[in-house]
Amino acid sequence: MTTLPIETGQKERRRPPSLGDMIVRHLVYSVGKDQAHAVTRDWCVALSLAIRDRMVDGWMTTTRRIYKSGQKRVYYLSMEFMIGRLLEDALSNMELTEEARAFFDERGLDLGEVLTSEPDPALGNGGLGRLAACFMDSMATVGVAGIGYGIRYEHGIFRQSFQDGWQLEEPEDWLVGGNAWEFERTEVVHPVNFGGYVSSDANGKPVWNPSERIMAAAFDTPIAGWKGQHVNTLRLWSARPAEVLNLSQFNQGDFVAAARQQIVAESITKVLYPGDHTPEGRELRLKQEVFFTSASLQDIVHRFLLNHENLEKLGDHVAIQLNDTHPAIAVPELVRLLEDVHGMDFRKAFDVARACLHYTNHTLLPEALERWPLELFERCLPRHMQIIRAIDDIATAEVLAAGKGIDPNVVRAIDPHYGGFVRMGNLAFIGSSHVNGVSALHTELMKKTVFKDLHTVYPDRILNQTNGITPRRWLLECNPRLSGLITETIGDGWVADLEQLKALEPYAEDAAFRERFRRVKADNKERLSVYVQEQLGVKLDPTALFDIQIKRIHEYKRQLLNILETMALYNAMKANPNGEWQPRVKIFAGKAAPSYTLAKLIIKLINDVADKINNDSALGDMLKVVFLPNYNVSSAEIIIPAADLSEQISTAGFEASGTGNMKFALNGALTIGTLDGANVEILEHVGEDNIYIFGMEAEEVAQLQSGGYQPWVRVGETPRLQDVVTQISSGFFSHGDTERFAGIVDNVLAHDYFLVAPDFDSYWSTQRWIDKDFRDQNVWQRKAVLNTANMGWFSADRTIRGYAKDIWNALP
Ligand code: 26Q
Repeated sequence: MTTLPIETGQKERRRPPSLGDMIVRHLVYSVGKDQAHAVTRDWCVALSLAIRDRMVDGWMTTTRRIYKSGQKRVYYLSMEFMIGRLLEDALSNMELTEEARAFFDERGLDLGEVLTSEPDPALGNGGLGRLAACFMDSMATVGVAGIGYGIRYEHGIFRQSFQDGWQLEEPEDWLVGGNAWEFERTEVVHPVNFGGYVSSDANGKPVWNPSERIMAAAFDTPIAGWKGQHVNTLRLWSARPAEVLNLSQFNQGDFVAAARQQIVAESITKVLYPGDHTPEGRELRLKQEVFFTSASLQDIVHRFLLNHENLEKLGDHVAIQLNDTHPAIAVPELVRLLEDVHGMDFRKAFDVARACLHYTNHTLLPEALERWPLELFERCLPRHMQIIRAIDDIATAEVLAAGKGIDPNVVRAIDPHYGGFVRMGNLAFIGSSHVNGVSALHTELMKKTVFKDLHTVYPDRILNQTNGITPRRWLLECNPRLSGLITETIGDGWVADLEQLKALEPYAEDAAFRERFRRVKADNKERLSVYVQEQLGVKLDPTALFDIQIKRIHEYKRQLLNILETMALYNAMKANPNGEWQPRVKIFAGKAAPSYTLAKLIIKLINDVADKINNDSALGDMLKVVFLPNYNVSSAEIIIPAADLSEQISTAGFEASGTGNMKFALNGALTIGTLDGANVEILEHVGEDNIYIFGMEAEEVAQLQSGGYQPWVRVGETPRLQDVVTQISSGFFSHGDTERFAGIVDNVLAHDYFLVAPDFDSYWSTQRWIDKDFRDQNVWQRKAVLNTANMGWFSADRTIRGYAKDIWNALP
């Protein structure tokens, strides 16, 4: 932790130092550089430390206020926090941006460069992790007493690059060079145990004798809300060995054995698991889940006991939100802490745990629902296994008491089939007082599909909380031009009350305003074009329609549909070079899980198609395709403000919500999308004239997927698609290599589980309709303004108030 050098003069001590003074002092005394020798990154660290100092006062007052008022505490447990760079966010929320800019201007330095020299902590895979980060910002803004708990991964998600168009994964190193934001809490350390066996004491009470112990060490990052009034904490756990060094082994010369413990322990928080659909490295992943969940629960219980006699009323004062099933071990672990450590009887312990816990589901994909083999669970967590069995007995009794004719075996957490599994979704559901989906459609589908039986038994448990995004990062900071125009037009109240954007609606009819709105977009497209040129050496025409799909690469998200349509468009342009084509730039970005072969092949296909099209000089600037490497929060902040068109084209019923869709529409992009996830609600808010909806609906999808669909027949009936598939097979996009994309061709013709072929024609014609609308910028900008004006409801502040009211009972 950093302290400022103490000034001796009395006067000096009373006057609070200016931000500039604080930056310079940190540069000298914390970074150890003088101004003449400081490099950009040194300035970044000095500025971060100065801002962090400013946050600390608010942090302590917030903590004292919450402590005094007894305000209900909310704990958000998440395996992922995709926080992105923190400095710009902190400056902006603390309203210190202009002061910092002036300081650097005076020295001939550029604040923007200082900000981008901060590494981007990418401690997540995608939407779920970014949602957790948006929630941290909104909890602090709304005034919820929230603590985020997660893992301080040494390496976040891999850095993506391309080699000959193929994805390469390299380790990412965000902690090299230190992390200016965090405070290591050396006094906060909790043991987490694994393995061993369970015996019983003299009274017949179970006693767990674990065989392995790993320590969880706390690192705190302050999170200031808008205007810095309320400052919450993100506490991330780092693994440490229980014994620092085996000195006797070391002294006997066995250095490797002596260090072994440390390596094994630290491996727990080494890397984020990049797979967001395939289960890999199973045992380590399970241990990560247990590690951070147990440490967080011990911390919560410890804090509660600082000012309560016992734990009986825990549920009145504490709400714990489980971000998907990754922390679902919280159910038996909290019961274990209450029963084994704090002497509560089992039934009471379960009731107290259930009163505290709430579970958010983020996926209906069967392969993404966590299931752990009983053998593994039993070996790592023998005591938890006993508790889960006892919880299952409660569930069985409740199923029977409900009298709805449901078989208890489909509800219980333990699935005895195929050698036995623990179904984490069932466990989380049984052990929670609320279970929520993340969009209206997703929540309805939860009730009808994965949780149908549980919903029948517990009909009041499932509720919806449609996702949202923080307008601070996703409009105010990433799009200064647009936020400037908005503030000039309607004032700055929208930053903390996004529904005020509605006041922009009349301006959609104002030609002068539309022109200013268009110029903002044009400037942002210039900025993105510069970035693309730097990254890929491809020159873009900023007046072309920027059509953007950025998200994890997954079959259900259908990047394949997009690139197949791009190829068909290319063919059509080639066939009619003098046609009145709307120039387009197709922009892709996103990472594929390293073990997801087909997703990686789709990346290669997009890169090969880009190569072919971008080098076809006959086409000029009519069509360009780019795949930007290493998509992350920082690149999203450049890409999203520059979009004309946002691609949200998942197979209906598969995208739980989406949040990228909200970021684009808020920044004035129009959406081409299916009736999936939150697209449905975006349609309701922006109106059907201002969004391009195409394709099958979730019910039709389910019906087609349930049998009888013959993709090869469908492709044959879709000539543009048939041509493209034939071209791919013939090596047209792969320098004559007819084998390279066989996996994709086979997928489209023989399987097509995500129904690219049936949606192709409707996607194509919607795109042509978009071409036409874009040509009339009066029409287009009107729709664009109406998107921004009507997206206020999608603020994460609204979402957080919803959770606080309906789930946590913690409205500030
Ligand atoms: C599970 C087991 C083993 C290894 C990895 C995982 C794993 C990791 C990450 C499973 C799922 C995830 C991430 C899921 C995710 O990001 N879901 C997205 O959540 C968003 C926020 O609610 C939604 O908007 C998206 O629709 C949803 O796909």
